[in-house]
Amino acid sequence: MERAAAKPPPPPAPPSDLDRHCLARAVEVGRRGWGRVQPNPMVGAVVVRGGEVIAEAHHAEYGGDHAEVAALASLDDARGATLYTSLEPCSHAGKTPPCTEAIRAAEIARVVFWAPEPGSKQGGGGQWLRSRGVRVDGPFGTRGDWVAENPAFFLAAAGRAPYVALKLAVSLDGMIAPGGGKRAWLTGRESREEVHRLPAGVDGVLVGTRTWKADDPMLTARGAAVPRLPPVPVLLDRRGDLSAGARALQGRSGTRGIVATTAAQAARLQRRLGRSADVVAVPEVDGGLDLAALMAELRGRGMTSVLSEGGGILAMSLLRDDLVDRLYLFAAPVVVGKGGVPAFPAGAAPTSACAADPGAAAESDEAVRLFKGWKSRLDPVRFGSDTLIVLDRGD
Ligand code: AOF
Ligand code: ZN
Repeated sequence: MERAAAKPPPPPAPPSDLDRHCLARAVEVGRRGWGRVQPNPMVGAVVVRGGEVIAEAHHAEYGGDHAEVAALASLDDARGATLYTSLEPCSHAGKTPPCTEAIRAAEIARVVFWAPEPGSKQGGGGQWLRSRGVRVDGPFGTRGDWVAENPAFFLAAAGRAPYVALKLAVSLDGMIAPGGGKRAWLTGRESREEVHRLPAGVDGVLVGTRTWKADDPMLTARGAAVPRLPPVPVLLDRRGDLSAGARALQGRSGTRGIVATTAAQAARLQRRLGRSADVVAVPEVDGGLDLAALMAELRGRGMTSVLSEGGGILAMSLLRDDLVDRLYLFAAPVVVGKGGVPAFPAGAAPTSACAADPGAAAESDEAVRLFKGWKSRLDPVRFGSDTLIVLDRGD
């Protein structure tokens, strides 16, 4: 006799309009944690009763209250309410007690979450709550969108640290600078503020040789976001030319810069830089430093996110080595014209993207291949007359 097949569980109900709205709000509130919570994710929580928002909170500080606990703490009575959170509530006692227990103690009737918790220790909170009679719905959304919201966190959980972001400012004709070695800001004041805010949310800021030689940048996060830990400056210096007087290596308490050079230069350079930086030796490939090896070194130092601040040659090398996960592209309404320095010169396609058809790609094909499959998952943002487009690598 045939046995009746076990009935599959009913598919989860799709989110209602209110659910979508409140989850989007939780994500937005979570972003207030920029610069203060990494390597933890940015997380927001919204508590709703009778269609009204009665509390909102975010994970505000690494080691501090998680978003759900902070939201519940602001309420005298949350019984019967729905809690929306951008990350599945954790079930672990870490630096703070588990969110799941706070949710249960508050007698929340329903939890709706956006992204699943990837950690094996922290995960399973949804199931834990379900088995105790709380209605739990989620994860809603797609993996690509969760990763785009907290790329360093989700990629590290998948064993892919550090996550690498590349920042470029381009003209409408795709140039990063006028020709002839001239330097010019293409973007306006509002974009510049955002550019100064970005480093607050990453562990390290990377620059190539030409950039530190030409600009002597400070590589600090300035402006609206004050980072919990200043990002570590990471400078490429294949020839070993840096001096301890470089501004990026000055006046740092707690963090030391990292300078990447060849094995032949390392000892001499470390002596010159003294305590102002850690010199790391990286193999050479094609007349440059092996950037994948540098990333492995940074991973070994616990770094989960790196922002490349410039310049064009480094950007091209990172792209060619297929190391970039995100592109922050500031587009300015100016045309540089003849002689400009193109952001994406022909031949810059990542090697892996070309591997299927080696050598066969015409230049025009390469231009199409670069960033193929990448998506603009975060909404473009206007800064003055400029537009910031964020592109994320597909999985
Ligand atoms: C949540 N809500 O707001 C956050 C969560 O170091 P701890 O003890 O604070 O735990 C950090 C881990 O907890 C972090 O790696 C991630 O897995 C989760 N973050 N979970 O329920 C939050 N920030
Ligand atoms: Zn938690």
